[in-house]
Amino acid sequence: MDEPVGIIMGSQSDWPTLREAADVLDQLGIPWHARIVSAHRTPDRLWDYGRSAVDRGLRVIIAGAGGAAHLPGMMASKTRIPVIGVPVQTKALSGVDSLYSIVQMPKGYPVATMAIGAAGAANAGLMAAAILALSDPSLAQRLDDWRAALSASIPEEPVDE
Ligand code: RP5
Repeated sequence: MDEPVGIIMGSQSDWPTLREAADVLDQLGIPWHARIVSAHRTPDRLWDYGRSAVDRGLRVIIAGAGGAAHLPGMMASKTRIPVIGVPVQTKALSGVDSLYSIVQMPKGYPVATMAIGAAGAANAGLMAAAILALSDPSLAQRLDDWRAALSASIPEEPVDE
């Protein structure tokens, strides 16, 4: 597979959030694919995705879901490929439900859990990049440049708006 990063989500409604991860990966020149894989609505799809992930050459999985967000944890139970979890912000409980569902994994099956919502999704892209950069010097340089550009964009003094 030419795409080392798989972005999966529980619903189409999660895509505006997970798109933030994809945008970061695009900025860093990392190929990715995105799939809707629901732990509750398409459990067989989840199983097939996790079972075949190693053979398909995946290196990192970014998994986002909201509410009773079982997708990241179930995927982590099915494959040893690192799973980065993104708690999607919900209407009912503002994503705290998603966060707690994802972060409280039992010993043995870790999910690297990000912040709730768009910032967490963007950071998931950066975390995936950092993992891949460990064995890719060219990507490591692009990631260093990305971080330096962000740092340089922060003004030293505040202005009245
Ligand atoms: C979860 O339920 C999804 O990850 C999504 O965040 C949430 C709501 O899904 P929809 O009702 O919008 O399809 O499974």
